[in-house]
Amino acid sequence: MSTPHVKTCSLVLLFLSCFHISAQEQNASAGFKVEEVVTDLTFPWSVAFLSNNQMLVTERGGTLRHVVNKTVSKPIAGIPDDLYVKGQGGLLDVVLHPQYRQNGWIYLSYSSGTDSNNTLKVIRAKLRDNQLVEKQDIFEVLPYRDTPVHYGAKMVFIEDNSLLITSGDGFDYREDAQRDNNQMGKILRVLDDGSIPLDNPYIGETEKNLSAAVFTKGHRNPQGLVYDLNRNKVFSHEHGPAGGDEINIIKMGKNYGWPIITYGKDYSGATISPFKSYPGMEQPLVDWTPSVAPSGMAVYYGSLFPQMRGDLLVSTLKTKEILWIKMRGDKVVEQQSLFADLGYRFRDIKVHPDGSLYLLVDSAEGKILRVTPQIN
Ligand SMILES: [Ca+2]
Repeated sequence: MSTPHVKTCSLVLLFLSCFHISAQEQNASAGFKVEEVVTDLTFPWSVAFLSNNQMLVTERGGTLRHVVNKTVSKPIAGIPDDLYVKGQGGLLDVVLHPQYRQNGWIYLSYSSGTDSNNTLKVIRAKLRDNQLVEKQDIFEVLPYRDTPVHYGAKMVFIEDNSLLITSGDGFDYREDAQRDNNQMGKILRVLDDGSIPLDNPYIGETEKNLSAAVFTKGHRNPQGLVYDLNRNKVFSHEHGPAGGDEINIIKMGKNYGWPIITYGKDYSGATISPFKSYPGMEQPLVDWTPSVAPSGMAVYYGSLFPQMRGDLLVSTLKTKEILWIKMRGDKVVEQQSLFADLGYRFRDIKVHPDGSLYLLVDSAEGKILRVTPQIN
């Protein structure tokens, strides 16, 4: 427990983040009923609920499926033909337009290109007869890169109907997270048609300025992104290197520090930066050292688990659990490990309109679990 740690989390939180796993392990699923809703999925990556009994599911290998009750469709036709599936890349997030019921727009993020020249793209389309129609290009992250990892790729609509998109640093391009006129290692903001909002913080003077789409900078590989309507705040989390995974409250125009400040080290054990704080750079709300590998996040306002109201729920790959981040106001008061006894790598967590939790199991034998209260 080094001194710099104490600067960002209270002693209570530090204790919990270090020991919550062993303390809670036996009871990781007590009080919860876990059922399999969909099986036979291959590396499911994200879900979007079209209604109470219908959802869309992406599989990273390049399929989008429509699930009605528990029946899974054949792959939906019309996936972009420039899809690049390798490493962490492929078909990634799916989100709905806030007025989906009126306009039918479905947004998809995916990696596009080749080994030597690829990037993250976003399209929107409508679903008709198990086919994507009226496809429109919404965004492509520039510049292209030659690594198949750290795409970010999460999307969320915020209160003004603009769309936030997380963009990772490509692993080999960490310095780009601080670089102007560059969209890697950033959270980007566009309007629903892909155009640039005029109030973006680095709008600049010309359309050629790649900073114009930038909402926040200094990110590594952000894969959790939620808009909390009740707090009117955006929460994100990102993978650190060895240690240094973070949750941040995302505010327009702020710098989240990577790679100038971090609580993590390089995988080799080498120091990335001597700095854990720096003037003008934001401190994380939560630092996970050692890493948990946070993969997805939800904020809970459903009716089935009143004890979770206003709390964050984080899926993890490395520690194979759901972390229940208990909040008081905007502060974290406790973290509790859930579902570690199941032994799954969790790719994402979503709150269904009925208040149940949907957990995506990251596996070649992937599945979707539904969690409701255990009635004894
Ligand atoms: Ca940071």
